[in-house]
Amino acid sequence: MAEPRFSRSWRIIGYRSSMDSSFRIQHVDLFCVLFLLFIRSSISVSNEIPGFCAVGYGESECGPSSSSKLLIKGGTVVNADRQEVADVYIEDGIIVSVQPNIKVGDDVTVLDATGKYVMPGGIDPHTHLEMEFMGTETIDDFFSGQAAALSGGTTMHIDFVIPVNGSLSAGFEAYAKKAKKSCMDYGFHMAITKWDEYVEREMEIMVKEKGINSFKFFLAYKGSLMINDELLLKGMKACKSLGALAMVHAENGDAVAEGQKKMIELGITGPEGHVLSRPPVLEGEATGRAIRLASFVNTPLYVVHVMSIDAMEEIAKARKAGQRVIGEPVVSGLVLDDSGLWDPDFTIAAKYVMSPPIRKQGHNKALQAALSTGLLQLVGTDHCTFNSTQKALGIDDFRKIPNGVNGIEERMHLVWDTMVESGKISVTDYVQITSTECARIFNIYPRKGAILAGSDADIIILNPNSSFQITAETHHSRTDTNVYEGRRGKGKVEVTIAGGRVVWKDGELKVLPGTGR
Ligand code: URQ
Ligand code: ZN
Ligand code: ZN
Repeated sequence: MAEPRFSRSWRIIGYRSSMDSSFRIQHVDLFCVLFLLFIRSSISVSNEIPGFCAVGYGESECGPSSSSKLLIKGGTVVNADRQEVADVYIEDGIIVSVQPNIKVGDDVTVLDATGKYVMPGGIDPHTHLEMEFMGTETIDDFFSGQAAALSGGTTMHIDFVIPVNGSLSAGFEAYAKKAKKSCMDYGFHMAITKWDEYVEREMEIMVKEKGINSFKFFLAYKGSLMINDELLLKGMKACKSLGALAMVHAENGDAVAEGQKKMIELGITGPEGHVLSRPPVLEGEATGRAIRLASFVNTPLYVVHVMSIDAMEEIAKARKAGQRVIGEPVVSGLVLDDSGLWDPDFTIAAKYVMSPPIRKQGHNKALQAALSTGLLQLVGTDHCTFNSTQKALGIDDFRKIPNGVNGIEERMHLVWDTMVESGKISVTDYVQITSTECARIFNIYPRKGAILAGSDADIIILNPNSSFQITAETHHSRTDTNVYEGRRGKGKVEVTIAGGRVVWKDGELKVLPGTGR
C-alpha cells in the first residue's frame, strides 16, 4: 500500500488491528513528540559539543555575536612578513583598517589584546570530515570538526572530496551537501580514484565552475583509493593543462600490501603490525617516484602528510635542484613518535594508527628542523577521526583498523609550543606555516591568511603567557580518544573570530550550523 510514511491515516491503519484507542492517542502524541524532537535535533547538533552555548559574545540570545563592528585593541599584529603593535577594526566580516590608536564609537565591541598576538586564523590544508573510509565514516562531521577547529584557533580547512563510484560531480554534490552544516569557511581538494573518458572533462568542470584547483592521487590503500603510475601520469598532465595542483599520498601500496601479508603470516595482528608493515623506505620510494614523474610531466607537486626523513629528503633534494615541490608535514608526525602503537592496550595503540605511520623517535625532530628552515612549507593535521568502537573493527587484524588521527583542534597550540616556544621559528614564521602559505598555495591569499585591510576577518588572539592542556574529556571533537592526551604547553588561543564574529572566547564556543562558506 503506497501511502506516504508519515501520513496520519497510514499510521492509524497500521495499528488499528492490535491496539486499543488509548494507545492510538498516545501514538499520535508520540508522533508529534518525535516530530518535535526531530526538528529540535537539527538545532541541537551543537549541544553535543562541550562548552557550546548559543549565547553570542556580549549578546543575550543564541548564535555567534552579531555585533558586526569589532575593534581589537593594543595587540601585536603578526603577518607572515612583519609584526607591529596596532589596532584592527572590523565591519561586516571584513578587516577595514590596521593601524595604531583607532578611535571608534560605543556601538563597537572592543577586545583588549594588550600583550597578546593578533594573527590570521589558522588554515588547515588537510582534513577528512564526514568521510566514508575502511567500512565506516569519520566521527567528526563538518559541524563538529569545524567547531573543534575554531576552539583551537583554526578558522578555515580544506577537505578532500572523494568521488562517488569514480564520478567527480557526484562526489562534489555529496560533499557540498555534507558542508551545509558548516560553521566556518572551508575549501575542497578532489581525489582522483579512477580514470575514464569522463574524468578529464569533469576535472575541467571542477576547476572552471566549482572552485577546486587541486587534485589528490593515492599511491596507497590497494583495492580502495590506490591508483597506478599510468593514471598518476594522466592525472598530472591534466593538472598541468588545467593549471591545477597535483597532490600525492606517497607510499608504495603494493609493497605495503606485501608488508601487511608478511606481518599477518608472522602472527602479528596488533596495531604494531601497522607500523611494521609500512616502513619509511616505502614512503621514500613513492615520494621520490612521484617527484620524478612530476618533473617528467613538468608540473608542480604537493606531497601530503610527510611523515619520515626518507620522504623529506626526497623533497629537499628536488627543491635544491629547483623543482617546484611542496612538502606538508602534519602535527602527529611533528610531535609524536611510534611508541604509542606498541601500547598493550588495543584502544590506546589503535588511536595512533594512521598512514603513513607515525615514525620512530628522531623522524619528528628532523621534520621540525626541515619545517623551520623552509625545506617543508606548511603544517596540516590530516584530521580523520574514528572513535574507539570504530577502531575496534581491527581488534583482530590491524589491516582493518580505520586509519586516521585527530589534530584539527590541537594544531595551532602544538605548533606554537613545539616550534615558537622552543625558538625554532619566529612568530611571523608561525603565521606563514599555519595560515599564509596555505592561502598562497591554494590561491585564496590575501582574502585569507592575512590581517590586511580588505581581508576576511578570520583572526585569533593568542596569549603567549597562558598555557593549554589537551584531553579527550575537554576537547570539542566527537571522538572519545585523543592522540595528544594529557599534553600541556605554552601559549593559548583565547579568542577566535571567524567571518567577523567572535566564535570562541573565555572557553566558550558560539557557532551556528550553516554560517560557513
Ligand atoms: O590517507 C589519508 O590521508 C586519509 C585516508 C586519512 N587517513 C590517514 O591515515 N592518513
Ligand atoms: Zn593520505
Ligand atoms: Zn589525509
